[in-house]
Amino acid sequence: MKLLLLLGDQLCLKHPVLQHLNPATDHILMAELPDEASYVPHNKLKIALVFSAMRHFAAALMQQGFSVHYYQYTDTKDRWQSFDALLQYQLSCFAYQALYLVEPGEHRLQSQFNQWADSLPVPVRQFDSHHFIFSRQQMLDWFAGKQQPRMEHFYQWARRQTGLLMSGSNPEGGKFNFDKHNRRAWPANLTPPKAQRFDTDDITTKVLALVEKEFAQNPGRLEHFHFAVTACQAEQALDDFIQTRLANFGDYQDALADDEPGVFHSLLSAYINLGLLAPITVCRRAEAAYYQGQAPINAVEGFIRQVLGWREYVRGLYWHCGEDYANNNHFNATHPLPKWFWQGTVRMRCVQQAVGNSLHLAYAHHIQRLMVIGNFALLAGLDVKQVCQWYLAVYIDAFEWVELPNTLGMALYADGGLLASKPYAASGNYLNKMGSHCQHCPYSPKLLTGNKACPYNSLYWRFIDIHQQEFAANPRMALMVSQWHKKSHEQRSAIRHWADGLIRRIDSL
Ligand code: FAD
Ligand code: DLZ
Repeated sequence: MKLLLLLGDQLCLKHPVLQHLNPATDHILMAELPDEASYVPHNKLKIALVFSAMRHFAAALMQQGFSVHYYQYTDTKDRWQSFDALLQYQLSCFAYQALYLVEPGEHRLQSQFNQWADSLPVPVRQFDSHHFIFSRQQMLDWFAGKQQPRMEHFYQWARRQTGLLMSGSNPEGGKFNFDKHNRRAWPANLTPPKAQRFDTDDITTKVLALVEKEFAQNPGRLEHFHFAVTACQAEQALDDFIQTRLANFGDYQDALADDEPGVFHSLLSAYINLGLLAPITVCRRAEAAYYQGQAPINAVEGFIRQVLGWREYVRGLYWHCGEDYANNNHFNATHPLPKWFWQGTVRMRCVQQAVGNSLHLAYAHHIQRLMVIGNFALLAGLDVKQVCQWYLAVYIDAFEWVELPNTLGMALYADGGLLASKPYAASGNYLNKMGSHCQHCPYSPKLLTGNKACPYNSLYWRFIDIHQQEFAANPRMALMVSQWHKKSHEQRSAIRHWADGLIRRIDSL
């Protein structure tokens, strides 16, 4: 008699571990647990999605004949805080001969699993995760010994390994990467199609009531819950993206659109991360759209690069770097988070939209996460751990293995350049070029100092000034240092003075 523990982000009905179970005798354990629901103040929408998807998944398993022991939050909250406590109880109730586990997404749980292997009275067997294209070991092997393990190198390797968008040994379209064709600014009067919304059924309705009651203080507005909660619905969301938005995904991948939270993005990250959609299926579907002439190469390659490239790569980096990665703070950034990160009210329009969407919808697209919020945090020197905690809390798709490398490595350059070859730092000019926010903003991207000046401008030069010694030695940053020095002494002091003032009154920007 075996017990399989499945976590809330392991919702894959095709996982091979299920074939190792005998439905007549073995059990599956799933639980909504206080420790998991509160290791950060998760967005209410995320808790609701995880709980509802877990309940639907348990029902699907039972329909297939499996015996599922499912503990709802109201059962666990006063009795078992953690997997450890619940597992001890479950093991005491039945004469299990083995515990099966599926590789967890993060170090915290992997340490716990390792302890169980040593301490539990039954043998423990861990199966590989099934919602990545490459195994953890394949990724560790790829990273091993590389001084500069860049995503682009990994991506080309991954394209060759999978054959995705390959014509023999050559990349479709003649090159591996079309990112120069992913940078169109947002044009006036373009309205992207709305993503498919899913009605709430009885299970979800009950979960929403539970979350509203138990997590009342957490960020998030549950009236925006319209997510897919089953694999079948997630497939529909994938179809909807392929049919209505993929073709334009490439052109506007980096665009910022005022009042259009999704632009042409897929909104699939949470489904892939929970195990409802397999990343290889997502890539193959996009590839098929290219071969059927439904979407151009810059869209399909751009999209596949995100899933096959970035998603696999950051997961590999997370395991390659180990638990200490979270302690990196290359620039010694320690300024506390401004209050508006959690409250959502700030005058800078691009930040207001990005932070507001993050808090209320649990979503912001990549450029909002990177070049609006992350860029601000980088320039202002915000505390790395606080920023990472915020990202882990607010987004529907946030799990440490993906959030941490993206936030600490990509947005904050806190790993000193392991992930990125230069900091993703930009002034108001970039934000103005890529989108339509500035037209609705009280600040001007053209001014450097003064009450109407876009705060990104002076903060950008202050950042270059503070780190000029390091940046002068980086070929990709040296030009900015020399431009800084082309400004007169008076200009530089005025900018420094203004930027320091912004930092002092950061809560009221
Ligand atoms: P699309 O733009 O449609 O991209 C398609 C898919 O590619 C996504 O669904 C996702 O699975 C994958 N993808 C794209 N970019 C990345 C990336 N950089 N890393 C990993 N996968 C990627 N993504 C998360 O899934 N969880 C997070 O917690 C998370 N935190 C982030 C924090 C920061 C600071 C930054 C800059 C990025 C973060 N990302 C995270 C990556 C990316 O922003 C989101 O995956 C994406 O915005 C999700 O929206 P989408 O599904 O519409 O993506
Ligand atoms: C994110 C999350 C939440 C909010 N709640 C649960 C839960 O109650 N039970 C559970 O099994 N998993 C939950 N999860 C997902 C886990 O925290 C996830 O497995 C880890 O973050 C590893 O990626």
